[in-house]
Amino acid sequence: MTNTSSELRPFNRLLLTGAAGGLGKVLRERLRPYTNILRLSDIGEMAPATGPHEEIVHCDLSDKHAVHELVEGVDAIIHFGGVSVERPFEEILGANICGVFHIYEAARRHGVKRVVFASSNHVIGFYKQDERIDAHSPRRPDGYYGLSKAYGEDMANFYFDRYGIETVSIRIGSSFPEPANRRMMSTWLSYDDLTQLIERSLYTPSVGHTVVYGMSANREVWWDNHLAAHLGFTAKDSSEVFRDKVEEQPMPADDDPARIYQGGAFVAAGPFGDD
Ligand code: NAI
Ligand code: 15L
Repeated sequence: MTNTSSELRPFNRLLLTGAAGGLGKVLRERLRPYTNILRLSDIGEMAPATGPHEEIVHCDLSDKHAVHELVEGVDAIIHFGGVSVERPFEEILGANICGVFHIYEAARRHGVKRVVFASSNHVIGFYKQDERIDAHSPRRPDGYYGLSKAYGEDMANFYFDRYGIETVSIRIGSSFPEPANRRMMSTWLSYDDLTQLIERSLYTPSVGHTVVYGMSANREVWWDNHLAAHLGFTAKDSSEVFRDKVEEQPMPADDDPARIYQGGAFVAAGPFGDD
């Protein structure tokens, strides 16, 4: 049995990076029960603080000094900031690769002991949709973006082994209001289930570095979460309620990556920089 949010003792101050993004805006409201003060950060525009329970800090994750200041005084970090789609390597380098290093190094220096890292299904995107994998399956990143998330997971491993900083890396499938296509019938993660996953990631006592696939209780899934059972995450939603609507869309061709690979169209992005 897991506790309900009303029974959990709030943190004093949580940091959410990526607060101006799609998920950041959703989590701004949903993280409220878990913290007295929510520090919200992004490089982009954020709505002003709505009261003393919010702090707004503009910060570029590629700036080591700025991230160091950002992390001071927080009890745990929910790291959702960064480039969130496939892009040229040079764009991903600062935000995702340097960024995740800066977050962990600042956590070490400020004594922060827990990170929730928004990893992605694109660390395993080159598996085919008829393969079934778990958190120990070798990674098969489907691009520079997926590689940056794989690097983030390795960074989490290292900072646990070396410094005891614990992380839950959530390999998020597709977290949107509803699944946008047939592939997302398998990868969809509802906002309620994402919130529950973050709650479990913050409050489960010993997580070391745990990798969990972020998906709802969808009918046909590719990922097995038995290695993250200690989190006590039980998805409540399912993409099934959207099936009729999604299946009105034409079936992709047999050779369309969206139909073959777990990472869908990401596997075919690029190459970049052939100019
Ligand atoms: P998003 O692109 O809407 O939000 C990402 C935020 O990071 C943006 O507000 C952006 O301004 C900020 N950011 C980018 N570069 C930055 C930098 N150098 N410094 C500071 N902030 C920077 O993405 P979304 O959908 O909200 O995703 C949030 C996180 O979850 C991302 O890390 C993404 O990779 C991950 N994720 C999301 C999935 C989804 O289905 N929404 C699936 C898998 C992973
Ligand atoms: C991701 O990692 C992206 O951040 C998100 O925008 C979606 O594309 C998602 O994966 C997906 O695979 O559907």
